[in-house]
Order: sequence, then structure tokens, then C-alpha cells
Amino acid sequence: SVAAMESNLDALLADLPDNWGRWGEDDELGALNLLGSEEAYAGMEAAMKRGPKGIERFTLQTPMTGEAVDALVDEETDAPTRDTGDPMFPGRTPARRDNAADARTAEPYPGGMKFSDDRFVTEFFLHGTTHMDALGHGWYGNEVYNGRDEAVTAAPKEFDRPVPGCVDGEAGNVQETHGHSAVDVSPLADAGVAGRGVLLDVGRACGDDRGWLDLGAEVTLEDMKATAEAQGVELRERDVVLLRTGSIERVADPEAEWDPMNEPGLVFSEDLIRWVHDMEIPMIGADNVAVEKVTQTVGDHTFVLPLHGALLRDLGVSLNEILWLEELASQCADDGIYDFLLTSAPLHVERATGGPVNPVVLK
Ligand code: UVW
Repeated sequence: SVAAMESNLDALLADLPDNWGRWGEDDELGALNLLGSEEAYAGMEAAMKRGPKGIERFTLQTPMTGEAVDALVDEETDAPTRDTGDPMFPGRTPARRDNAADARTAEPYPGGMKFSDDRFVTEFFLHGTTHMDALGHGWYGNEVYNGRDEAVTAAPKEFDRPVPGCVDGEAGNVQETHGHSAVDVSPLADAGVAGRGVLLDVGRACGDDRGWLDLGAEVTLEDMKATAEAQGVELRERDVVLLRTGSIERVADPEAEWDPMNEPGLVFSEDLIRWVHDMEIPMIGADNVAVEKVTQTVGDHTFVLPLHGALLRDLGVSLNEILWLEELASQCADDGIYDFLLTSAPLHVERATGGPVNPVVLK
């Protein structure tokens, strides 16, 4: 039952650290509070390693196709194998775009300028592309991050800025709609992320010749440390850690097998949670849909997304999912430098559970 599952997670995480109250009772930013001037400076120092003529930029968003893409069909059985469209957690729907003002029919404005204009026309999930989770996005028991009552996830809050036309009680009033009254994505969007990022290319260290881990592979703290050692990079306090598994790269290859419920990913251990806490890691990102392996067995119990409980809810560590890491990883493998300046911020969507993001790396 759901109650039994909740109590399992309560028991599993009971003796592990949390960051509730650490940055005040009202805090909604969590471990991103740890990123200040010195952490940005550490990122900038890393970015300068390749010299004044060597700095390159990488953007880490997995491209949104925006197009309806037919499912791949098995030639013998005619059964759909998988959707070749945007990768995301099952149940979510991707952005589909159409051209509201088409270049073929564009009329010139006075003076001659013409425009084309795209729009999303389907139910695009804010977690349906590369995104950061709000700290209140996932929880167990009756409390979200920082001990806030879970009711905050179902009660509208005041907008951060006055919004003309959005007045309580009026027709079309968005104040009446659902949305987080706290611990939504806005604080992460306002703060942004800037720090020393470290890529742990576990795929290259432990995977096949493309640097892909097998579907279902478990990434442990030991794998992370062994990868850092093999890469010759020192993991430091307050680093933003990016894990490459190769999983999202599978989606771009129509021949490759991919299963969002059985991706390679990080797995729970007490040591991992204590390490993340002691190292004051502000954010973990990965090239898979949930950073962690979706279903995990610990002792006699099966858990779905337990690290969202231990990291997002208890430690307030931000999670950045569906990253595109291929080009960054390939440059890191070429020059042997695995640290860089990482900057990022999710879209500021009021009251939202998460926000799309296109992180920028300088290296
Ligand atoms: C789920 O909530 C399932 O996923 P994510 O945290 O990846 O958005």
C-alpha cells in the first residue's frame, strides 16, 4: 500500500542527515544557498585551464524536437517499439510546436519587416525536457523540503511580482488555479546556479565503446569516486556534479534500445547521502530522466525514486535531469580536464514544480 511505502522510506532515511532549518524556516532554495562568490570563482578558475584562446562553450539541453514523431515500428510485428521523440518520464507529454505565423504567408509590416512566430500547441510538461526540479516537486510522508506541510504543493501563492489582470475573484483569475504556495521553482529561477562543475563520465569509465552504461546499470558512490580517480579530477566541497551514463544519447539513435523506466542511474546508499551532505553538493545533474535509477531495491524493500526523497526533500539538493552531455564529455576525454564553470537557471514559472533549463558550461 502507499502508506507502507511511505513508512519504508521514513525508516530508510530516519538516521540520515537533512538540511531542514539550516537556512531558515522559510528557505525554499536548499543547497543552492551554498553557491556564493567563492564557488563561482572556483568555477571560473576551472574555466581558465585551457588558456585565453582555449575556452569553449557547451550548452547542455537535450534538443526539443517540437515535432510529432511517429513511434518506431517493429517491422515483423508492426508493434510500436519506442517513441523517437523527446525523452521524458512516462506519462508526461512533450512540447509540440507549430508555426503560428508562417514564413510562406508572412505579410510585411510598414517598412518591410516580416516575421514568423512559433508556439507550443500541446500539453508540454515542464519536466518534459532538460529541467531542474523544484525542491517541493517530490516528497514522502506529509512534508516537503524544509518541513513545509505537503499542502503547500496544492495551494496558490501570491505572485512574486504584481500581474495585471490577475485579481482574486475575477473571471479568468489565475490566483484560483492550483500551484505550489511554497517550495516551487521560482526561488531556484531567481537564484540561478554558478559554480565549479565536475563531469563524472561513468559511461566512459565503466560502459561500452560508446561510453554508454547498460540499461538498468546501477551507479554507486564507489563508481563516482573511481571515475573521478580514473579521470584525475579532484571532487571538492560544493562542486556541482554531473553524471554521464549515455542514456539520453540512446534516444537520439533510432537503433538503440532505451527504456525510461530502466535507465542506468544513481542508486541509494547511506554512504552516498552522507557524502553528498558532508561535501555540501548543491546540485546533481545527469543524462537520464531522473538522475537516479527509477526502481531500486534496498534490503527487503522496493523503492521508486528514493533519492528524490533523500536528496531533494531532505537535503534540498537540486536535481537537473535529461542533460545532453555528449560534446562536453568528448572534449573532457580529449584534454583530460573534467572541471569547468557551470551556469544555469530554470525558467521562472510561478508556482511550478520544475522548469526547463539550458545550462551553459565554459571550459
Ligand atoms: C519524476 O518526478 C518522476 O521525475 P523528475 O524528478 O525527473 O522530474
